[in-house]
Amino acid sequence: MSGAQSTHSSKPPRVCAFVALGSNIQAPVAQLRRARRALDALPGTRLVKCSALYRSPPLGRPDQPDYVNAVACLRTQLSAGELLGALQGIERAQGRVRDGARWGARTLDLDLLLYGDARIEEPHLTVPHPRMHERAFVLYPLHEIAPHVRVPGRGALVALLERVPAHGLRILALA
Ligand code: ROI
Repeated sequence: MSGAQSTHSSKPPRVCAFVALGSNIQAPVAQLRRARRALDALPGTRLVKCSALYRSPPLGRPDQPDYVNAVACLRTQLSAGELLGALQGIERAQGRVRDGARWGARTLDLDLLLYGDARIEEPHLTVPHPRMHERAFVLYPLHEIAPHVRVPGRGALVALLERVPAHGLRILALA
């Protein structure tokens, strides 16, 4: 458990959470814009900020289109587990089928990056996201909206950025 929330309060505290958005098929820009609206409409949740939309070359299988990526900052009263379930609900509503293909194209991917300063190790939920520190398409948009954030267990975002080149990442549209 994170310590970021109380189990006894009738109104849980709002936690700042960061979510990575990605899409590379079926009109990716529209997918991300729709996902942003859906995040803002989640119960007990407000979209505080969203980065620009970035185009990025695919990590993983090279035989797929470039991705559109962004990072959003939410204030939420949902627990980390509830938020994860809500993100998966948005992915499903936008046509995502989890077929076990790990490195291939996707209509919408919503990854929970950070949940306050929590470190969570559960069978279906690891926070901070276990690969965020090595992904330019996560670190640069995150830096745009939260330059001073720290990644629990890994240190300051700015120090992580120094180790990850921007590699073909470019701004496609402003938020
Ligand atoms: N590559 C990029 N550039 N952006 C993504 O969001 C992304 N998501 C994925 C994999 C297949 C790892 N590659 C990606 O899940």
